[in-house]
Amino acid sequence: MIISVLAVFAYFYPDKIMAKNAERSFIMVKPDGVQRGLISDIMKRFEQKGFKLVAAKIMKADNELVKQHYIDLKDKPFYPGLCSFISSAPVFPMVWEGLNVVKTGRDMLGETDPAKSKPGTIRGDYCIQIGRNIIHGSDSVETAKKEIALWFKEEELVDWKLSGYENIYE
Ligand code: D4T
Repeated sequence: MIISVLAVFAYFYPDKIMAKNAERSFIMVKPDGVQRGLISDIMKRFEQKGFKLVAAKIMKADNELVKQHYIDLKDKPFYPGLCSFISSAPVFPMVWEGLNVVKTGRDMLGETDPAKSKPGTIRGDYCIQIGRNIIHGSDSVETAKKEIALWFKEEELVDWKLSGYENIYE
């Protein structure tokens, strides 16, 4: 019954279904992950999961950009050190798209503290300490929108159709 209601909904409102599948997350390999040669493995995990890459670039972020990115943490004791570390060497920001990509992306990353991250997660497999946790991922859809606008220009986001779409989504 629920399935048929969903099917009818999808028939009449395909844009709403597409919109859910078009959720976006901002994922960034931090300087430690870049220096350790982990970009390709991280991209592979998101790609093989079925998410679609919408934007990616290697860049050196200036301190003002990083301070803005982490503005919610400005009163934390680790904020100055965090901002200077993230702006010290190249980072690899990306935008990934797909159903529940924000929540699933966070699950794929693991806990903020690698020591609490399960094996099989990115932080669980590749890092040890919280200040060198190699990757950032948006924690909500709203935050993702802000972060994507902060790090990417509109024209850097590529709108394209994944040819295997029907083999990823029902
Ligand atoms: P990011 O934003 O990098 O994906 O991390 P999280 O969303 O998982 O966690 P966060 O915002 O609380 O922390 C941001 C960033 O700060 C570093 N950090 C954090 C640190 O160096 N010392 C600390 O005690 C904490 C809590 C790691 C991630």
